[in-house]
Amino acid sequence: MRRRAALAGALGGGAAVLVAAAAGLVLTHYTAGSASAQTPAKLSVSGGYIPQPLLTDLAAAYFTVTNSGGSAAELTSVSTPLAAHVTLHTTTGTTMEQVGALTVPAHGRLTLGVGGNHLMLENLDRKPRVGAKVTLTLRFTHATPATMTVTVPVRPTTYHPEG
Ligand SMILES: [Cu+2]
Repeated sequence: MRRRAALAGALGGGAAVLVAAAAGLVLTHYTAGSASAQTPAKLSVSGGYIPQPLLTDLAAAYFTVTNSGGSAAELTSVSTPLAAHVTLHTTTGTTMEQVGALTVPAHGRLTLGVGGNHLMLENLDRKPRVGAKVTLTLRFTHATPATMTVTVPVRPTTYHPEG
């Protein structure tokens, strides 16, 4: 009995040293990373759709990216089997402009919608019908995961989401 207690004590002492060493490592790591103490971007995509294109080779795509994390992320590119070429656009008044990235603010959202930010899908390989599903692969910087794949429906050309 006494022998076992002594052994346990010896092991316990060893474990305490290990814990202290580990705590030192954690502390060092924390200090090194404390310059950017915000939580990373955490993204989800909702409400996506593509209005049925009236032109054969051009379509828009809309969705909302919500960021529940404490760091901003950037949507930098999108690809889809539907179109050979996808670009990011902003709209100011009646003028749209291609941009290299769209920001998803920390604890905020990036909204793509009619009359505002949108994706432009060019050189469609087919004319999608209402009810068809289209896969979009979104690539982000400063986000984990950096790539998200969503499937969005094709809606009637005049469709407007509620809210
Ligand atoms: Cu556009």
